[in-house]
Amino acid sequence: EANPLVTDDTSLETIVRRFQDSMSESKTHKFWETQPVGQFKDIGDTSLPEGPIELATPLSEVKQEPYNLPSVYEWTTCDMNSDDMCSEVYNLLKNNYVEDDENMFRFNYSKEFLRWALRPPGYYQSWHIGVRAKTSKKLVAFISGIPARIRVRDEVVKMAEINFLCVHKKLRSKRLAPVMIKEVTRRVHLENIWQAAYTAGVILPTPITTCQYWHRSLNPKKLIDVGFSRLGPRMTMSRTIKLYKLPDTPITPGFRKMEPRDVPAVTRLLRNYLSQFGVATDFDENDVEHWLLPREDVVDSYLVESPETHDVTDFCSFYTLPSTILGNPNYTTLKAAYSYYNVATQTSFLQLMNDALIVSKQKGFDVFNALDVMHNESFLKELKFGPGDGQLHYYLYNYRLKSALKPSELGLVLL
Ligand code: MYA
Repeated sequence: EANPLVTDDTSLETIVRRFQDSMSESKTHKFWETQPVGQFKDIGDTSLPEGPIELATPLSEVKQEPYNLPSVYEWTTCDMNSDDMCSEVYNLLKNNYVEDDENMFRFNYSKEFLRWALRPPGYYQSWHIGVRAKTSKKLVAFISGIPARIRVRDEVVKMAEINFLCVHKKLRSKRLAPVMIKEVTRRVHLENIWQAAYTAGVILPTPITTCQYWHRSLNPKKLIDVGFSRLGPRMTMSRTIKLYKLPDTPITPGFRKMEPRDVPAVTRLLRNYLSQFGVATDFDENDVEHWLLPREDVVDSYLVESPETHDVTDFCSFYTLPSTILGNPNYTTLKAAYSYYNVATQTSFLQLMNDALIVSKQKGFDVFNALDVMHNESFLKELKFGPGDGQLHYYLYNYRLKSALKPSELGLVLL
């Protein structure tokens, strides 16, 4: 959940942030220093073993009562099946969640998206944790976990994926976040799960890898008008529009939307593809059904069915995550598609992703974003993606890697 936005790479803010990032290993982390995560002081120490940092304890030793909040707040469990609760979480995030470095855009995850993201197979309602002000009952903070199987090298580990950590803007820097992280950890432990994965735009001890967002303009005029991107040197608006023009319909014969009957074939394709990465998600058919079957305005998946053999040979997917445009008189929303999981075996990866761009343009997206994970580097430059200024750091909780990964060794996309 980095600041995925804005393509100007040389702004003063960017230079300042890069400098701050380069100094971040010398910062102290009063909270994170107490947690079972890779510590900065241990970077490069190859004597430390790969795997869990702390052993699991018997469930009877897990703290049974919630952590104490400052007395004016109380815990609440957020039932995402309830429209009212879902709206409360939606509104908290809409007004207080992640912004880019220059505070021009803020993520605006839709209600349907949040329902999808928080209710995968085997989810625990107890991991959807809110904080309310006791007197007004207003929801002022949120953190969530969902269960996932993540393979690290040869080992498939049951983990929690932690996301949507948010504290109301007016309650920042009061050390609420550490209490929320400890409380979600406790509730994950109660389900006998001892590891977690998460991403953040900030540097904490210690990333397993650091990825970069790339952006492919689909609607360059709007992107320039709202300050997301800038007209290149010696470029006019009409030359820019021409540069990013795409065909009206996909090129690859047999390219079509994924359907329920495709779940087994897509699962096989994906499992085979993901097996080559050092850290990757371990999807079974149930997971594929949930995470990859198309849902309107949430997730889109396409595949190539060979016109001769009817085999499913290639697959691509992207999710819908608009951002609110802050303080622009002409536009309120930036429609962004985010590359999710893609596999090419028969079609060239370039042509497959070009078809993904074509359908996302047809669906009205302004920009198509992708991280430099998996084999994405191989299409980014050629398909006219430009590097963004936001970095996204990936983390594991209570699992040490002997050395960091390259982004291209990562087969995991968190929402
Ligand atoms: S990443 C998205 C995070 N959300 C946002 O960026 C939205 C806008 N910002 C906010 O709402 C607040 O600024 C937040 C911090 C809530 C982020 N991940 O309460 P504080 C540490 C982890 O005074 P606030 C996502 O959702 C910080 O280094 N830690 O600060 C994944 C400091 O600790 P230390 C973070 O600004 C979340 C302490 O918090 C983050 O009011 C994964 C300060 O607390 C961050 N993004 O609130 C969570 N930002 O002194 C970890 C700051 O030590 C999960 N901090 O440096 C771990 C696994 C748990 C499960 C384990 C199961 C086994």
